[in-house]
Amino acid sequence: MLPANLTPEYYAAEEAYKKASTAEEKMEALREMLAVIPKHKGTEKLQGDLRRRLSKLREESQKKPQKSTYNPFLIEKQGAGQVVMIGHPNTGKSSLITALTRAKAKVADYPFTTTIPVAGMIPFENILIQLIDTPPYSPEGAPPGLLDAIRRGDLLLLLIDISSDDCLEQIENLLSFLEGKKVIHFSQGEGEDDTDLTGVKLLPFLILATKADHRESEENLEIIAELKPELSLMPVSAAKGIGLEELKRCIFEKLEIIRVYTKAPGSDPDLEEPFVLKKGETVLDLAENIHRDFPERLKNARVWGSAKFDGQSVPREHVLEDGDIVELNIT
Ligand SMILES: Nc1nc2c(ncn2[C@@H]2O[C@H](COP(=O)(O)OP(=O)(O)OP(=O)(O)O)[C@@H](O)[C@H]2O)c(=O)[nH]1
Ligand SMILES: [Mg+2]
Repeated sequence: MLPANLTPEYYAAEEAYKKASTAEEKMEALREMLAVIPKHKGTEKLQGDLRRRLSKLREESQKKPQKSTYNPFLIEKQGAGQVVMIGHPNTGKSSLITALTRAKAKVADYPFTTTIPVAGMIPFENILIQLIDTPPYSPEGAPPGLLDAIRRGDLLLLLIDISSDDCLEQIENLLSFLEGKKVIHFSQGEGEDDTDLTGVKLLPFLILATKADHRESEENLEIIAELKPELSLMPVSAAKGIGLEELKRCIFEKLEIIRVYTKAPGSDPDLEEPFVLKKGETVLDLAENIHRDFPERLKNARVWGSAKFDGQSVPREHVLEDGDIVELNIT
């Protein structure tokens, strides 16, 4: 047998696995083991075994009805996508959710104001996108449950208080925490594989420079642009409403979703209530979304928008685009 040459990091992760009492903790430890295990022939079997254990736990946790104990960090997804904020204390998370949604989150000028997540819906054109405010992350620790809440999201907003002297430290802390936990991969470029070596889905993210109305903000933005040219920061101000419209559009684009409208043969489309699909999804995915019987009963589909000409008959594999109108003929 080939030697495995396991490292101290691996043994530390294995120790955490043995000590884990919940399925979530076990999965976290297994992900860590997979991330640090030396990748060579001698560990292939072990890697396969870890992956199997991870996917079994994942399946079980999805199947099992959620624990009856109330978990405020487990927020049911609503709307076209779930966007989760993370940031150091006092960076303006609760102010932002208050500015973008009708949620009532407590805002205060002292740190650690928010203790449990709060959800709200952002109206964007004709859809609603869910936004979640969270208790603060700090290098001393994150509240238990925060990481799980983040992982379940579709998109992350990293909030940096750009009026603060430690804005650079905030960015560095957040990025290394999230990268270390395999939630994001900073150098992730467009079109690259969005799963890491352990098969965990990495999340897309946006970095927001909050309190952009503050007098220190402009100078701090310039300093960061010089020191960290690889980062792109979106300046926003919840207080003055700066950058909020751009932010909403950016969130929509980063979610990689499309809105599709349906029409019955011979009648007008319903443009009020779009079906929300993922980019790359097809006529067949739309049919499945409407009703599970539909794919079987689908005789023919016509598309206005992404087809070559309006009303063209398309195969069920036809990839839809934002704004398409689809007529499904059902038997
Ligand atoms: N100038 C300015 N101040 C802001 C802005 N947004 C938030 N603040 C102030 O920053 C302080 C903290 O705001 P919160 O929204 O409570 O921050 P938080 O990130 O939710 O704080 P925690 O819940 O403690 O993590 C408050 O005094 C806000 O008034 C902004 O856009 N401009
Ligand atoms: Mg707060």
